Amino acid sequence: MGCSPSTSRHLERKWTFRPVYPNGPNRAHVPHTKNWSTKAPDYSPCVYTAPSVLKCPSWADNEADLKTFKFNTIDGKIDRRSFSGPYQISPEGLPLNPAGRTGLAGRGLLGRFGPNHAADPIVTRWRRDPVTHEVLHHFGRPVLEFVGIRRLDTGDWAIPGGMVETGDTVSATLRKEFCEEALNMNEKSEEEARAMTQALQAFFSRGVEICKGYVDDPRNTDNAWMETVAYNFHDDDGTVLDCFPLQAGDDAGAVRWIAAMPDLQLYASHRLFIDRVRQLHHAA
Ligand code: RP5
Repeated sequence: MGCSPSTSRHLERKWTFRPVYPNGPNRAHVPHTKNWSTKAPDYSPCVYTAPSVLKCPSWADNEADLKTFKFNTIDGKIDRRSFSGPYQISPEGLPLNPAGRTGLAGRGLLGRFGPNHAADPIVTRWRRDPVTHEVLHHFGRPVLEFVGIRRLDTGDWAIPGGMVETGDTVSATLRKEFCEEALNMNEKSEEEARAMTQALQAFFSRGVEICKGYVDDPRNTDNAWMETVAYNFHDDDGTVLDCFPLQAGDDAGAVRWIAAMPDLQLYASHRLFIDRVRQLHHAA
C-alpha cells in the first residue's frame, strides 16, 4: 500500500508515550461500582489541580468564584451543560463526573469544573496508489485515511481537535483546530491564512456529525471531564486537501495521513470516532 506524503516539525524527535500526570498524584483505587449513587466509604482520591490551571488563564475557572458558578446551564458566556444531561453536584458544590469516580478529584489539567467542551474534525479521503491514483482496497473494501496529529503532551496519535473557546462556535472550532494543528496556519502570513480559510470554507461546511458526548480522556477527574462534538469532512476525490500540504502546528508535534484500520491505537475515545467514520463510508 502506498504511503502518502506527510510533513512534521519534529521528525527528529524521539517519541515516548507519557501519562498525562507524570509528576502529579496517583489515582486512587476506584471501587468496582464507580457510580456516585453507590456509597464508597474507603474512596479518598487526591485533590489535584495543575498549577498552570490555578494561575487562572483565560480558559480556566477561577476557583475563588466556585460558589457563583451556575452548573447545568449556560452560565454567562460559558456553556456548563453536559451532553449526557444534568449531572450531579456534590454536597461541597462540585460537579460529579457523569461516568463515575475516576480516582482523582479537583480539575487536574482541565480548566472548567464540569464539562470541558471540545470539537474534533475528522478529515478523510480514500487511500490511493501514488502512481495510478486508484483507490486501494483491503479484503474488498476501500481504505479510508484520516489526518492525525501526534500530541505533544502524551505522544499519542489523535484527531486534531481542540477546546471550544468561550464565545466560539463548534463549527468555527472544527475548522480553526484543523488549520492550526494540521496546516500550521498560525505560522502563515495573514494573507496566506486568509486564502487558506476561504479555500476551505466550502469543504468545512459539508461536515457530518459522528459523535457528540463524553470523551474518555486521560485528563478527566471526578469534577472535570472532556466532552466533544466530532464531525467528518470527507474529500471524496482527494482534490481539496491535495492543495494543502500537511504541516504540524500549535500543540501538534507531527501530522500525517493515517490509514483508518480497525487495529488503530489513538488518544482518548478517538478510535471509536474513526470506527464510526469507517462504517459511514463502508470502508475497510
Ligand atoms: C479530547 O481532547 C478531545 O476529543 C479533543 O481531541 C481534545 C481537546 O483537548 P486539547 O487537544 O485542546 O488538549 O478529549
